[in-house]
Amino acid sequence: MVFVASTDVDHLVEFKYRPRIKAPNGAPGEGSKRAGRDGEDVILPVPVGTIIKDLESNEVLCDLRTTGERFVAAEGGRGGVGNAAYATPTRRAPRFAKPGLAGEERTLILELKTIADVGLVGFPNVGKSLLISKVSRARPEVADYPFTTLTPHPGVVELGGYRSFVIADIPGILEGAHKGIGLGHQFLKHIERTTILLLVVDASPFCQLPPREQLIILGKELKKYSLPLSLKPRMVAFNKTDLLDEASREALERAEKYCRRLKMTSFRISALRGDNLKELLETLYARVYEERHPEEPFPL
Ligand SMILES: Nc1nc2c(ncn2[C@@H]2O[C@H](COP(=O)(O)OP(=O)(O)O)[C@@H](O)[C@H]2O)c(=O)[nH]1
Ligand SMILES: [Mg+2]
Repeated sequence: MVFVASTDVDHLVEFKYRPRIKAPNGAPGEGSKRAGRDGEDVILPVPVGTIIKDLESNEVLCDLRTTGERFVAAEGGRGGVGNAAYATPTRRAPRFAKPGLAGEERTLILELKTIADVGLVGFPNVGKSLLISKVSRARPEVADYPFTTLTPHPGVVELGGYRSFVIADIPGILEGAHKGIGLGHQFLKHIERTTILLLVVDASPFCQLPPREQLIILGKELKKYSLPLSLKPRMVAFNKTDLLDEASREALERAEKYCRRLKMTSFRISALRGDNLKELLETLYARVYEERHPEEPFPL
């Protein structure tokens, strides 16, 4: 039974529907001293980032971080030895043989490591990095040009009273859109590993795309990709509201109406001035809490 990290799978849902997996048996030996066929390996592809633990000891057996990495979870049993092997000149056909042994059996826990509770998604330059650096100790580079690294920058948001969650700036969306590239694969793998998406939108008059159009394009890009991704809970942060003028305020109101129609909670914030960040974080935390404890109501 071999687990292999693969970029072709994004989640572990298959294992939920197929909790018991058995490798096929080998075949018994045959006449004319022929050995039976060996049992075949079962190859189980899992997403990169899957951790495999032993159910009983809770010990981490492996952390499949790179594509193609393998973990042999259970060995097949040794085959038996036929009576021909025990033949002697005086006993040509012994009436005994050594039976094959059963293969290993074990119960494992598969976990897909998330990089963050909240993943920030937005066009370049909308203020994702500045927001992260304002609400956590992470210090991603803040730049007034579209920054193009594809590494997420997770930061811990502390709200006091042991309440905290991880937020990650995930650059990459539409960075190559002008070249018709759309979402990078790397980027998608990162947001797969977050629980909630915060769509960050530039509401300032200096942004070429009005906020509602930014949301529509982000929504389309996310939908193009996959079902699990399009089902993730979303919230919206309209950023740079310190720069609003009359026209951009109206455009923002249209975008807010669009959010209400899609039942997405939205906030007007300024990462630069710190406006409304507390309210945004508290609401995000409440949503993260719900995701972590789906069966309990959020304590008010
Ligand atoms: N006026 C104003 N500028 C902001 C605000 N948030 C970010 N910026 C500026 O927008 C630029 C891009 O910010 P950055 O965080 O690097 O954007 P990212 O590409 O989304 O990570 C920087 O020059 C920031 O200082 C804001 O709330 N108000
Ligand atoms: Mg950035």
